[in-house]
Amino acid sequence: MKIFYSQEHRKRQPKTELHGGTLRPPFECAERLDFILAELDKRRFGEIVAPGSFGIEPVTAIHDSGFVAFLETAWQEWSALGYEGEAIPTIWPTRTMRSDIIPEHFEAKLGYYCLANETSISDGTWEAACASKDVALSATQDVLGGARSAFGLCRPPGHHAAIDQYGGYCFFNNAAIAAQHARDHGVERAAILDVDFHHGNGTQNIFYERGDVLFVSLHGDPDQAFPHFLGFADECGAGAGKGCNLNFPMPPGTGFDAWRARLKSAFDPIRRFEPGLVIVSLGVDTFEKDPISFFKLASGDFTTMGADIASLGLPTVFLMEGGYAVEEVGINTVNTLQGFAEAKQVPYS
Ligand code: OKP
Ligand code: ZN
Repeated sequence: MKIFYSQEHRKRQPKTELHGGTLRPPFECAERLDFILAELDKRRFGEIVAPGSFGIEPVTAIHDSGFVAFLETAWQEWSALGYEGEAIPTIWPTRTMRSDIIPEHFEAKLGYYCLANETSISDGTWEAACASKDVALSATQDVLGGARSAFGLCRPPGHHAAIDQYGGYCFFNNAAIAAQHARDHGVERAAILDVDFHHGNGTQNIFYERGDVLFVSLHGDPDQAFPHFLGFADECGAGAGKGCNLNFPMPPGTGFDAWRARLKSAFDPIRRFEPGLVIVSLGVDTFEKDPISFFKLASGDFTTMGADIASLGLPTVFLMEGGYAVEEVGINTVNTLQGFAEAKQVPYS
């Protein structure tokens, strides 16, 4: 399996995450990828490949162009304001205000284009986000070219990024950009299976009214977990997308047996959709020791998960999302990939 990876992610080194009322070093840090690379190397698993350059068009095919332009210059515009810290919004167009005016003032723009403010914008964020989508697109291209599977080692992650909003450590929605790329290159229907602990609100937002991309997400009940305001079981898609959005929220303490039962129950709908490929939003924050999540998967369970995903018998693009127990992020991620790679290949029927 090819592992697509770019050093460019290191350009995003934010110093701050707003957490529990204080600014702390972000959970989503560059070291996460060091542990994944070290584990791949230790097991001699996969072949590391640099991504190609796909330009900005695949991004604007998914995201609002005003949002993309905002992100491109956000750090410079924030720097010009002369503050000491990183860019964090303090005001939003919430329920009691107007959201139909795109503001001129940069601090208002920050709130307009942001959905959660734990995520600081720092120098190099744009460059890292651009490299991350190129990693996702390269992995997708590899599978479109006939590979059974590929892994895009994306950082920053993507699944919280909505059409015109960043947040939850995400800027560009890598999985959505990848799915659209597949659609534009001969794949009639694509499925996105989101196994990150958190609901992929951005991916859901992007495809909610589309019938050509199935979105399936297993996640912590939004009643109890970030992103809190989306990801409930009754969100099934709308218009042409009716029936093409499946949410499986689960309560605190959920272990692998219960989690796996929900995963398997999603396989029939995925098969019936007859996708040309499946994109897995691979977060390993379902791990029992994850510092910000509440599921109880053990490291060995990720191997089983990979094998289960292989049983779908579909061309598969894995894209990195979350996972914050840094010491074990490598083991859990590579367990999933290896579980997939070593599973008996079952022909699609
Ligand atoms: C990104 B991904 C707790 C707030 C939660 C945001 C979590 C973003 C997760 N103080 N912080 O889905 O792994
Ligand atoms: Zn997550």
